[in-house]
Amino acid sequence: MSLFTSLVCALSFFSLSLFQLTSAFPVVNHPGTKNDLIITHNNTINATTPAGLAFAPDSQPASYLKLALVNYLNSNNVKAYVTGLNANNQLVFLGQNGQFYYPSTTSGTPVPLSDADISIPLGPKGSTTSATIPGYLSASRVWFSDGSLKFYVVGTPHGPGLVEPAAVNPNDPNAATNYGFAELTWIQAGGLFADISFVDFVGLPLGIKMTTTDGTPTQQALGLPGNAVQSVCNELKSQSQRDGQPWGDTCVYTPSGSLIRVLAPNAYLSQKNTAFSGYFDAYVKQVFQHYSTTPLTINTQAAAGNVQCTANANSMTITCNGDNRSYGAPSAADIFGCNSGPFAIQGGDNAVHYAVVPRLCAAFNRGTFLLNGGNTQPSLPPSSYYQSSPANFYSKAVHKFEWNGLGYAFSYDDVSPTEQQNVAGVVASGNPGTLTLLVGGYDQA
Ligand SMILES: *[C@@H]1O[C@H](CO)[C@@H](O)[C@H](O)[C@H]1NC(C)=O
Ligand SMILES: *[C@@H]1O[C@H](CO)[C@@H](O)[C@H](O)[C@H]1NC(C)=O
Ligand SMILES: CC(=O)N[C@H]1CO[C@H](CO)[C@@H](O)[C@@H]1O
Repeated sequence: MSLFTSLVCALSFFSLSLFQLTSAFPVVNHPGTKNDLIITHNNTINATTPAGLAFAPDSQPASYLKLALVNYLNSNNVKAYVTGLNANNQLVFLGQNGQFYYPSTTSGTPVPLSDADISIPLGPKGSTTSATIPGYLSASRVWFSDGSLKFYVVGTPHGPGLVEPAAVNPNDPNAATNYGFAELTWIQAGGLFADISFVDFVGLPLGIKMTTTDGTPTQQALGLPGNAVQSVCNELKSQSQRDGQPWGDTCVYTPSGSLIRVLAPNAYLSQKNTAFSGYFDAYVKQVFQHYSTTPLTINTQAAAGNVQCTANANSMTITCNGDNRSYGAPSAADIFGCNSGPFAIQGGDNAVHYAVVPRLCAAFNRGTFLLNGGNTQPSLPPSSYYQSSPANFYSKAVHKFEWNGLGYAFSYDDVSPTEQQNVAGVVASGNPGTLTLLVGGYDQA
């Protein structure tokens, strides 16, 4: 069940119209300077406590988290960057000395951070670098790059804000760098939740593995193989030939013409907001028509249990019992992003609404509404996902190449009928042992 839906899945989203390009597609990135940074809600983490405020470092070993960083990439220049907010909500990096480093500024314009303060160099291919996070850390990412990644800080009303690499910005200073990240939440109340996320893009392939100290089995999602960017791009180009949609245009190239990333469709839409226009319209209409005469059951997998919904094909709305707002027809951008149009969460939305949004959006991405058994969501197994068109074929391609099909490829990919069938690849424990992160592709070991 979607235990994690509200915990970790929504960490990386894109604005749907940050800016528009006029250049020809496919995307060719040209790395810029700090003047080319686009600072949004989506590529920043802001402290709520200033860096300077005294904070007694956690002296309790129970709050320490052991990391093993395994380099499978054929490069001597791989670096890790651990970012997040400490237990006092201060912005931190893990420094090479094993202590938290506190970036600080009051400048309104972004200030670059020194790589020596924030990077952890990995050894050559085949090596494992050990590190320890010296205390709880939330909203954290562990970034890996082939070469250095540039991070900036900017003053915000409550403390320093971190400006992270933004794959959606073709002129981001990191635009030509090969990188990826894992997401991590490590808090006293809930323990460790970590995942590899391809919700925004596929770049440097990463995998994840967690041992525990309470005798429960090791959990893992080994992620993507070394050639994943090329494989996913090829798959999407074939899909474009089949349906004429711009799937293949989401492949991103460096100025020298080498393929560096594949953007998720919602990330691509933030550059070209006319893409995929109308793509789901006929299907959405069929779904609303079908469920105007057949009951639709949403299994909230929470206190509300099974909720009965019904569609009105004239007003194009879906209404669910106990849900205080109905759902209109989603556009392609709404479906790929799951956070706009009928899927935007508003203040005052109740628990039923919170549960219905992810389940409806997942069913549109996976194209499961009109399959046998599609009248209960979620209920169908992963083998039913992406079997009809339209669907999120980026997510299909990512799962095709992932080890055991595990790892987020859209933001509500943790919606599943049972925990055994959950494809999100989250590792979670109240008693984590070592968290291992694999860089460069599981097949390169
Ligand atoms: C962080 O602060 C910056 C500058 O005030 C702002 O533009 C950005 O949206 C904030 N980010 C978040 C996640 O709140
Ligand atoms: C939804 O219900 C909550 C209480 O359950 C209420 O505060 C809110 O105003 C309602 N919103 C709408 C749009 O009816
Ligand atoms: C999900 C999310 O937070 N999306 C945001 C991305 O950034 C833009 C601009 O700040 C917001 O409008 C979106 O809501």
